[in-house]
Amino acid sequence: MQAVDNNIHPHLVDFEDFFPSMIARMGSEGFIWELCNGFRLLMDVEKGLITFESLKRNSVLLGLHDLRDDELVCMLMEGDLDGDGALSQMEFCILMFRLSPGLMDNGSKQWPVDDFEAMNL
Ligand SMILES: [Ca+2]
Repeated sequence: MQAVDNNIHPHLVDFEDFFPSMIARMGSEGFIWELCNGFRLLMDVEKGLITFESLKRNSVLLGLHDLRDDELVCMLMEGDLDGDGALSQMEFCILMFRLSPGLMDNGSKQWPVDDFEAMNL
């Protein structure tokens, strides 16, 4: 076990290490719930979607203040499955899972689509 001092460098927590430990602690349903909370932090309240503007405005809340504009655009394009230029809640959750390759080696080899469907995302 390695102690991580999140108070000093919260933005240095690596997603690949961070997400699997969250899942181990909360279970996949609890993890998806946390992702949904993250989505609500980042989304444009009026549109109910994450847009470039809302991402830029709110990314500081998630410790993403070091990302450049073009990196934010890349993140949006990477996650945008239906091509509308914004991330829906479903697209955001899938992107977060895809950005965490370690998840698939952490006991479950199965894509958690069942969990998404069960929660009607
Ligand atoms: Ca989209």
